[in-house]
Amino acid sequence: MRLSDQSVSDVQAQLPDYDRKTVSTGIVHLGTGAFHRAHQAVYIDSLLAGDNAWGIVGASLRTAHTADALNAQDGLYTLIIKDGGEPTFRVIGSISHILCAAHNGTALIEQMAEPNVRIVSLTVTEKGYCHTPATGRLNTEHADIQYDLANPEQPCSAPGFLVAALNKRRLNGAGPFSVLSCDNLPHNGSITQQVVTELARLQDPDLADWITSNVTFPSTMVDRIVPATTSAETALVKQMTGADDTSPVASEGFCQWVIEDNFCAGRPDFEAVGVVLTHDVVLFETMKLRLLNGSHSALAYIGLLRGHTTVAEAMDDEYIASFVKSMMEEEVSTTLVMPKGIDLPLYCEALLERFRNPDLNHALAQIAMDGSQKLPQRILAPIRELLENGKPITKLSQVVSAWLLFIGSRNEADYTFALHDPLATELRHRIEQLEPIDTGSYIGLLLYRDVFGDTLADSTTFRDAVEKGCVEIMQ
Ligand code: CS2
Repeated sequence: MRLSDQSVSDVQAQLPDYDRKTVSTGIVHLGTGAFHRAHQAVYIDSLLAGDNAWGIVGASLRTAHTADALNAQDGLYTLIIKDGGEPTFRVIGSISHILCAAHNGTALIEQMAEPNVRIVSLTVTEKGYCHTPATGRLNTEHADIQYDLANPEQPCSAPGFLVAALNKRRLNGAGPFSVLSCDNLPHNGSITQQVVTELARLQDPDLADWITSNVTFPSTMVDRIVPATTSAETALVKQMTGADDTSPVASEGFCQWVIEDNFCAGRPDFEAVGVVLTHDVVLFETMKLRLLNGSHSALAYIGLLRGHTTVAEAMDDEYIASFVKSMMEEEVSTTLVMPKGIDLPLYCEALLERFRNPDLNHALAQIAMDGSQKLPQRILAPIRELLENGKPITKLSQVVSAWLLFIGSRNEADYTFALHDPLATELRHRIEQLEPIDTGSYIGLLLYRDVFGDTLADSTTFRDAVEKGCVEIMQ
C-alpha cells in the first residue's frame, strides 16, 4: 500500500486532522529536503487545522528526485521521531505537491507570483545564497549568478527565482511576499535581502528599489537535528505504519523556530503552534549557530580524524566530549548575550544530551560537508571577537586545525576524505601549490581571504593557535 490521499486513512500513524482538499496555498518553499519536511512543514501541518490558508507548494531547485517521490504520494510523507524510547510516526500533509525548478522553472515562478502566496521560504543550505562567506555579499562571479544574469526569466539559483517572481508580482500588481530564510546563516534575513537586491539591481534598478520599499526578509532561527534518512528507517515505516513511503524523514523530538516578526503580506498565527515571534532573533541565531552548529562542526572534523562515524559515537570518545564541553564553556559562551529566558549552562547541557541521542545515526560526514560555507559563522566569527578582546581562542582554533587536516590529509593513493564543498576545486588547487607543515596540514590555506576574511588571514596569533591545534590533534 503506497502512502497517498486514498490510502492514508488506513495508515497506523498520527494523521493530518484537517481536510487536505480545503487547504489553499499560502507558502511556496524552495528546497524541500529532509530538514524542511521535519521542521517547518510540521509546524504548518499543526497550524492547518485552525487556518487552511497556509498550505505549502514545495520546490526542488536541482533534481526531480524528491518531487517525483513525494508527488507519487500526493505530497504525504511520514515523520519518525526518535528520542530514546519507542519511535513515533506521524503523516504530514502540509505540502500539496513539489515542483522541480530544473525541469519547469516557469511553473515555479508562476506559482510564486500567485496573489494568494504570501510567504516564500527557503532551506537551500548555506551555499544556496551564492554569497561570499566572508562578506555576506552576492558573489557575482558565481556560475549560477552569471547564468541568471544572462537568463533572468529562466534562472537556476534561489536568489534568481526570488528576483524573477518578485518582478512578475510587481508587473502584475500582485504585491510583495515575505521572504523567509530558514538556513543556518547569521542574519539570514539580511543576507537574503542583500543577495536578492544586489541581483535585482544588476538586472533592473527600478525592481531593486521596489523590492527595497515593499518586500520584507524576516530573520529566523531554526533548530531540529534531522540526519539523512536511512533504508532501515524506510523499512521501519512500512513495518510499523503498514504503508510504503519512499520519503520518510527521521528526527529528534526537540524542535524550535524563532522568527523576526516582520511580515509584509500577512502571516499565520505561528504562536498558536509554538513558534516564538520576536524582534531579537539575532541573539537566538548567534547562540544556536555558535553553540549547536559550531559544536557539530567540531564533532565532525575531530570525530572523523579520530575514526568515528556518527555524532553519538564521537560523543562517546571522552577526549571529544570534554573538548566540546570546554569549547562551549570557556570560549563560545563568553561571546554570547543570551536571549531572555534561556539559561546558558542548561542550554549547553541540553545540547550535549541531544548529541548523545543514540537513535539518531547522525553521520559526521553529513555535517562535514560545505565547511567553507559553515565555519565563518560557526567558528571564525567567535574567534574574531575573542581575538579583539584578547581572550583565548585555543579550542575554536583547533576546530580550524581539524578542518585543515580533514581537507588536506592524504594516504598514499589519494586524499583520505571525500570533499563536498562548493569551494572544493579551489581548496584542492591551493593545497597542490602549498607545502604541508610537519603535522601534514596546509596552514597556508588560512590566507584564503574569501573564507577567513582579512583579520584572520593577517593574524599571527590565529595562525599560531591553528598550528598548535594541529599538533594537539595529531598527538
Ligand atoms: C548541522 C545542522 O549539518 C549540519 O551542519 O550542524 O544541520 C544541524 O543539525 C541543525 O542546524 C540543527 O538544528
